[in-house]
Amino acid sequence: MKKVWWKESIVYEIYPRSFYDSDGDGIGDLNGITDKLDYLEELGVNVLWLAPVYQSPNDDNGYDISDYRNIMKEFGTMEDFDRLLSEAHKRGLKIMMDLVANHSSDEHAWFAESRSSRENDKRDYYIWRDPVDGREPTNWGSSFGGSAWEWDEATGQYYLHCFSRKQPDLNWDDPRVRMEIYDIMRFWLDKGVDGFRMDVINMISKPETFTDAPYNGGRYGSTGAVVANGPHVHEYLQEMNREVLSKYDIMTVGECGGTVPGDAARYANEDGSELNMIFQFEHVNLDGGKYRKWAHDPMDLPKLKKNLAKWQTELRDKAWNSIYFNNHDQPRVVSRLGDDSPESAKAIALGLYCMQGTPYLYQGEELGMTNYPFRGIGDYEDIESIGAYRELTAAGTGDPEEILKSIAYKSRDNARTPMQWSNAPNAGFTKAEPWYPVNPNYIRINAESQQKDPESVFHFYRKLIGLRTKSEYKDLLVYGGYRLLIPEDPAVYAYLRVYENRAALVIANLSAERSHPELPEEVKACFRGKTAVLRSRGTGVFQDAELEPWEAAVYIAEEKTECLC
Ligand code: ISL
Repeated sequence: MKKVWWKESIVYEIYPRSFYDSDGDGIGDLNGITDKLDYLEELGVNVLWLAPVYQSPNDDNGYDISDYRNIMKEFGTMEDFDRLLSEAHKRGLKIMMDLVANHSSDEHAWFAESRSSRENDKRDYYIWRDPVDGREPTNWGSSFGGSAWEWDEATGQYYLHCFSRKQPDLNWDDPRVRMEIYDIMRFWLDKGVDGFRMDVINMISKPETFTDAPYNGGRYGSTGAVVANGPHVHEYLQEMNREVLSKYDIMTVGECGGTVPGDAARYANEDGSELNMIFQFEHVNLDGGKYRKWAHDPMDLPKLKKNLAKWQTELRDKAWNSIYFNNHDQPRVVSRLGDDSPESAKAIALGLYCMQGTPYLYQGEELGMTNYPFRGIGDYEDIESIGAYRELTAAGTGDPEEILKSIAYKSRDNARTPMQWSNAPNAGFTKAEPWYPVNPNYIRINAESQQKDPESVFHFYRKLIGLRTKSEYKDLLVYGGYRLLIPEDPAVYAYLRVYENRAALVIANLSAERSHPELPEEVKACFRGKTAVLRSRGTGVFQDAELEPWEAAVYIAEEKTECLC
């Protein structure tokens, strides 16, 4: 596998609205990020992915862009952005932008023109269709509830919006749209940004003919199933690569729901003709239920381990993985795979981030920030959670208590509460009323106290990041092969990484009980008596004994025996 910097980097996602408010309006901003660069440098991450910072009416917190070349007013100015970029670069931190190009805001000038008349030159920038039998052209549902088609009275047609009605889908089949997007990308790259995370990029090529989508327990058809991985998606990404990406030394990651390893091998192939890597969703969808993602059942660990292992082995030598459990769309991992304790946060981190692929951390994960204690539907701000509640309760078939419990467990708002900087009022996030409430546990869980405590989750993440980016084991952990051990063990995630003549045993007890994993004899023989290079707790000497609750460690064997491969 080719060695490149983006395979060796650790990415840290910032949700600017909730990161740090420097000007006292209750909303995080760009200067707030600049103020915290020392913190990020101390943590040791290499790339900052900024969730959208462009001008937006904020129907979906910036994922509805009305001007791709300007900064959202609440976040600051272009001068603030330029300063952030140069301050980050001074510290060796790269900046990756969020490119939201499957759709724009309905307040974008292109859409204003497009909807102005059927004859307008930009009509085809979006996807307009006549009614069929006096109603929506297909049964497609929007991700945030309701139909994916919005009626436009003035011009007598529907427009498509896979997300909210304020996020009309752009028509990538019109070459002018593609050229507009490439121009926007050049604008940011010429400023010096270091890459793009591409929002729902595998939805840009819509099917040639529109037919109804399969139902998946909802009132509307499942749009993702018919628009993901469309007929021209690879052609468009290859064009984007030729026109733009290949001309810069940057990193790219495409958000690609509904993909299997075979798809990833095309989107993120080693030959570099499309993207560097993708975010796939299989592992974060394993704990769904009858209301799709809205369930609160615990993750089945053997199922999860086998799924992670499938991606690790099937992409080997073909494409590069991204590793994540947290982002601005996911509930907090410590509340999902752990029990909210710092011990569980450490064990999960070690189990996840010693796999092959580029790790993506999300703000607050390095502190073990937890889900929020929601009391009722009035506590939510996220358009997806509110839409889901409306739709699931309107169906009249579900138990409202059950639905609320599932929304509390899975809501994207869990990730969006303000960053917990200190035990000062509002967790030190703002001096004003925060735009969204702070998790009350900030008194206990906050950056300032953890930076002072060498045993904290923060310092554990710092050491783990150091192991992957700076230590003599870097090549082993970044480029080494992967082998899953004890797949059926219900509590312990254990695997090997092997590179040249070194091997690592990564073992994490992901349970609050003591555990006695039955590792293969050859593995025990190879690692017996070895001292851990990183451990969350326990003695740190490998023996064939019990693991303490949430005990996790990495052991290295310098002369690996062939049988480990
Ligand atoms: O959040 C989700 C998990 O259930 C998805 O439905 C999510 O909407 C999907 O993963 C696409 O996400 C991206 O595009 C959306 C935006 O709301 C998300 O924040 C973004 O990450 C529309 O732009």
